[in-house]
Formats: sequence, C-alpha cells, structure tokens
Amino acid sequence: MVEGRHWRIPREVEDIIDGIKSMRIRGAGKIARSAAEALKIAALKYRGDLKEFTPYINYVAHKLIRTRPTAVSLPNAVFYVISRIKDLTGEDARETVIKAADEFITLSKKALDRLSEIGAKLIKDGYVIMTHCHSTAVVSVLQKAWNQGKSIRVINTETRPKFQGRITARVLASIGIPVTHIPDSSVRMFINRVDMVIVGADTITSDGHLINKVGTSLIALAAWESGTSFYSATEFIKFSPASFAGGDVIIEERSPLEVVSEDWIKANPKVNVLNPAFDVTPPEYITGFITDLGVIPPKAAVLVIKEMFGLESGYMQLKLIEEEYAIE
Ligand code: RI2
Repeated sequence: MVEGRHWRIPREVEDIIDGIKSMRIRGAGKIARSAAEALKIAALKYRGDLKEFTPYINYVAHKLIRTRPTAVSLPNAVFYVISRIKDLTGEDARETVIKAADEFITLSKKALDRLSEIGAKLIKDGYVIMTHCHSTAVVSVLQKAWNQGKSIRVINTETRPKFQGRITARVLASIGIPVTHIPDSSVRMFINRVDMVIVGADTITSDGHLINKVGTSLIALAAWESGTSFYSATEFIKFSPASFAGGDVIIEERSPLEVVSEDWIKANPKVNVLNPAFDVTPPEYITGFITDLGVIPPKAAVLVIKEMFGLESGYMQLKLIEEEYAIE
C-alpha cells in the first residue's frame, strides 16, 4: 500500500497510475479499461471506514483522470463508474463500483469486437491499407478481415518519436498479415499505393474532429488530396460528451527527451524542442468513424454522444471536474 493524501492507495492501483503516465499502459482503449480495473481494485481492497469510501474512490478517480490529458476514453471510463454512486455511500457504493467497473470493461471489449466486424466489411479482398501508430481497434479490424480470408497488405508508419508503429508491425506480422514499415515522412510517397487509411482515435469531438497520434492530420491531408478514403476505427468511448458542453481537448505535450537526448539539448541550448503527442484532424478529411454502432459520418458524431451518453452528461462531466475533482 502507498500513502495517499488522506487514504492509502493499493500498490496495484499506483502501478496502473504510473503505467498510464509512463505509457507502459497505452492506447486509448487500454487506458480506459485499465482505469476501470484500477477503480475496481481500489474498491475491492478498501479497508478503511466505509463512511469514507465515496470521497476515497473520488480521490482515486481524480488521480486516474490526471494521468494523461487527451484521450477522452479515460474520463469516460472513470465517469461511467463514478456517476453510478452519486446517490450511494458505504458498502452499496463499494459494491456498485466493482460491478460498474466490470460492466465497463465488458462493454468496451464487446464494442471492439463489434466494430471489427463492421470495419472488416469495408475492406475488400486485395486491399492495401495504411495505418499510423498502434491502435488495438485498427488491428482488430485488420485481423477480422484477414481471418475472413481477405488477402490484405498493410503499410504502417514508424510513428516517431515513440515508435508505436513498431508494435503494429510486429503484431500484424505475427498474425501473418504482410506489412511494410515506413518512416512517417514518406507517407505522401506511399498514399497512392493504398486503397484506404485506417487510424485509431483518442478523442472525437461533437462536431466530428478527430484527435489522434501526432502525424494523423498530415496523413488525412495526403489521403484527401489523393482521393483515398480515410477512416478512424473507434469504440463509442472515444466520443467526448464534454466537448458538446464546450469543454476543450487538451493536447498532451510530452518531454523533449523523447525527441532528442539530454546531451543534444545541452549541446544546443538555443534550440527549443517541442513534443506534442496528438494532433487534430478536421471532419472534412474524414470519410467516417468505424464504430460499434456502425460507420458514422463525422458530422453525426453528436448523435453518438446523444445515444450513448445523453447530452446532459457533458455538462455533468465538466461540473464534476470543476467541483468534486478539484481535490489537491
Ligand atoms: P486504441 C494511441 O495513443 C494512438 O493515438 C492510437 O491511435 C490511440 O491511442 C487509440 O488506440 P498513445 O496511448 O484504443 O500511444 O485503438 O499515445 O488501442
């Protein structure tokens, strides 16, 4: 157990928090499921006064939300669980957290399965598909198409500076899917050789903007210029109710040390190195979102938010962030 501010947080929960911060646990969907798992562990292992359970679990929720700022799947997971105990206390609240966390994880895995079936329908035999970064949702679509006997090939980017593209290349090769690994900067050279682009998603705003791994918007621009379809594969949990309520999406700024070495920075003190982890792709460049609900045109993003979260939930999330989660 690790000392919290007032409460003792289980070591496994601290591990998940550190894992998300350090990107040992990464990918918007996995981050969300891990956050739900962390809340479940925190509830299961709680040994304090049950009267204190609700503020304790809110404290853990707050710590989880603060790990990384961009992927909305993380607060969506936390609010899915926490919103269910707003009128509960004690043992009722504890049991509800455990049940809701399990429910969220099951729901999110089912969504992944469903969207892979829908996405695979868009892929024709012989297609060459470009992807960027490592997205579990994209891999599940590609794997489904491959398992259906479609002879596909993939061109995938390195995804600097953290090279998540290497994970994608390794996973696809282990499935047996032919994959060609390219530098990010060569995308425009290869875009005319692909039939479609599919990337993942970290956040989708109510007006259809896609926030995904940095470099995505350049690929979308190249795809648009060449008339190539550009899709994002995403579970409904990447849609942002808070954006409907006017909430901003914060683009995570990571350490320059992921781009250049400490020695290089010391040798070049006048150079400013920036490392944004994500960028924003406008709806005009997006053919559609491949979701568990179907293929959604970007302008219909708000309908997913209405259907899956309810339009009030965005205001509720923002209010909770401002009030209940303002625990320092
Ligand atoms: P899945 C990743 O972010 C990428 O931006 C990827 O497209 C997105 O999460 C979605 O991933 P990071 O955690 O949920 O590597 O599809 O910064 O796995």
